[in-house]
Amino acid sequence: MKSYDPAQIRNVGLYGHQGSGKTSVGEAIVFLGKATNRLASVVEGNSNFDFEPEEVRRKTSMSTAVGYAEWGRNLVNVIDAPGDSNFAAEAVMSLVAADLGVIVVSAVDGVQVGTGKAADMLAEAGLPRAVFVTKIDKERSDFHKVLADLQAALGPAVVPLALPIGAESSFSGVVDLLALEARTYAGGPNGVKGQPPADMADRIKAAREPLVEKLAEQDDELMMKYLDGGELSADDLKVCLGKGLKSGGVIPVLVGNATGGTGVDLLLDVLATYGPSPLERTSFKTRKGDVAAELKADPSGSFVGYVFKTIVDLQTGKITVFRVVSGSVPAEGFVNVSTAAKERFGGLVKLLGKKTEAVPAGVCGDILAVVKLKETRSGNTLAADAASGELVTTPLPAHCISYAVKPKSQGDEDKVSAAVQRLVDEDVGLGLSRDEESKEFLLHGLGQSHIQTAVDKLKRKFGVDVEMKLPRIAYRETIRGSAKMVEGKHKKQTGGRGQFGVCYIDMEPQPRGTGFVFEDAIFGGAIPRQFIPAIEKGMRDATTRGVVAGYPVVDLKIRLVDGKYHDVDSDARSFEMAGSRGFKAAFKLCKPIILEPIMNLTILIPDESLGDIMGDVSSRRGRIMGTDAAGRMTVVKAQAPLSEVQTYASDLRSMTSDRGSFSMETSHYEELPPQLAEKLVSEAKLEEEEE
Ligand SMILES: Nc1nc2c(ncn2[C@@H]2O[C@H](COP(=O)(O)OP(=O)(O)O)[C@@H](O)[C@H]2O)c(=O)[nH]1
Ligand SMILES: [Mg+2]
Repeated sequence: MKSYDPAQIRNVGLYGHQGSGKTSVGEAIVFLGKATNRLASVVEGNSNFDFEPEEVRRKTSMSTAVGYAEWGRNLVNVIDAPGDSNFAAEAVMSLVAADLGVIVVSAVDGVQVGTGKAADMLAEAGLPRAVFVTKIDKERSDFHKVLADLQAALGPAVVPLALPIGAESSFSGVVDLLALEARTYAGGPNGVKGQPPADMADRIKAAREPLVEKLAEQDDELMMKYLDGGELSADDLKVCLGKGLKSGGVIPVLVGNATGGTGVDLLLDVLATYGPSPLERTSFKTRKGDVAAELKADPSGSFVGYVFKTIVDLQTGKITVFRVVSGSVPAEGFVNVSTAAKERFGGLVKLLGKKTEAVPAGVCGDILAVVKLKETRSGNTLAADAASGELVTTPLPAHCISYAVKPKSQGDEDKVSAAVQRLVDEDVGLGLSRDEESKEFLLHGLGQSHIQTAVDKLKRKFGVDVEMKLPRIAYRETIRGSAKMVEGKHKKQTGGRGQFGVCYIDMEPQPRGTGFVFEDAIFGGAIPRQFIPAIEKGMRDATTRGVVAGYPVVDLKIRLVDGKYHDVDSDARSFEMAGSRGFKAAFKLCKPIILEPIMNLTILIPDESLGDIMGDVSSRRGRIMGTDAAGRMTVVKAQAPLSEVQTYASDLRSMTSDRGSFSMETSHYEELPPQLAEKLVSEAKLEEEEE
């Protein structure tokens, strides 16, 4: 591969709704750029970008993949981000790598949820946007309707730069509205230039006028010339398109058949000619401790790189994919400023999916990879200078679902945590924690299929077979009634020295959140002072594994009021036992109940879903605390028991056709309704019998 100047590089991300054709557009780009010798296909399972077996099987992207095309004088790096919101963290991570986002929209399905999400995400990241309309060759494709919907959804910056020639099965090419030139595709993705069809003259005129006006708006001087009735030259229009694309004033729309690879050559021409180079990217933000700074892409500056992707490949090993943010990659290695590890590497490579090709140098702005780094994961900043700050990037979406993962064979616990950690290195949208109370490993993610895919990968990549189940809920036990003078007695007389201790206690409920209160109210030496801590210890130990269903006991008060002892046989151990027995006996007398965790939910939904969501929340034993308008969306604040919302991430997605999102946190504990409590108690009894 020849070497490129940073100004010739174009970093292009593909974003949009799942199934719109992003990966197919990516395949067409790398085929046109001769990085591959055949046009690969998602459906046939030979896609360069969807290379993970889980992706091949389900025929959809689940992680970000990169490729490249050499196009004329330019090197176009392609970043194919997954559209499925389960894998949204991957798309967010890729925003540092891309200098422009192509929003891919199907001409059959039109503007979808993922279209709007992609457009918003790119706008928030401040990246220029273009649109590529796919599937124009399919039945019921409608370019003009898609265009109108795009204008309604993304605003007046949307203008067509191309028109399709023919439609559905008769689609044969595109008209470049700027050059007023047709490209027809007889047998492959390389268009043959020619005159636009004569019968399209009116349509071309009708589309070109608003385009020229939109372009003129991008430059004050040219706008004056245009308003004064002057003709804008081809060069004038080019200047305007470059300016408008980079400023966001123009969102050009192109069209084609992605799987046939047609129309994509014009997209590449537009990106190469008008798209931003890495040097034009407005500065990156960095942070070191409390000190924030700005970093400009500077080819002769000190090297800084950002790892936006890690692939664990069984043959190659760990592949670290990064963008050269500034400077060029030092051959002698770099420091990972996020982990403070010095990293050396064998050689720099360009990646096409998981295929590597060695390159001699890593220039500013390029997207490259190295293999077998030791202490580097996605999200890390690499630098020549250990004192460099870390890159500040778009925050990842918050985890909204958790599953407990348990090895299928016992004794594999250590293997599980090590393997899951490697998986989290690969996909930073996942999280791992351990629940100290239940001793479960919890895998956190963005949806059920996110976690399911992680579990599949654990087995395939690391040979760790786990089962996933909903995490054990941290119920609590407490009391509603009170009792007085309950006896706790421990007495044993089997030869030699005996054991003896008796305590009398009162028990009463306490307000939520109090925990366990112990009061020593013994007067006059009914029990020698030195044994009182042992009684308290016996009781505290008893609270950790509750009396009715095995959950920790909270929110009650014990008063130690009386006791008996024996000069010879009494010892600390005997009083510990007596304390524990007294506690359990009293607890049973005090109308025990089970408490369940109640969550605060913040749910963001489209207005029209409000009725459904409110009904659904109450069917989950929840209550609405309030609603707020947020643009075209509504924020619903609600409370609901954790046991009813453990899979809410997936449920909300299907109730709102993927438009809703939510976050939750624990609020407080409330009494579990009696019939549910009974069920828990009998489950606990069964478990105990099994043990
Ligand atoms: N006929 C036709 N099919 C397409 C086109 N683009 C994508 N597809 C099909 O649409 C499906 C989804 O495509 P894919 O590239 O995986 O979409 P992604 O999820 O956005 O990456 C696949 O079955 C593709 O073969 C197109 O322009 N024309
Ligand atoms: Mg895809």
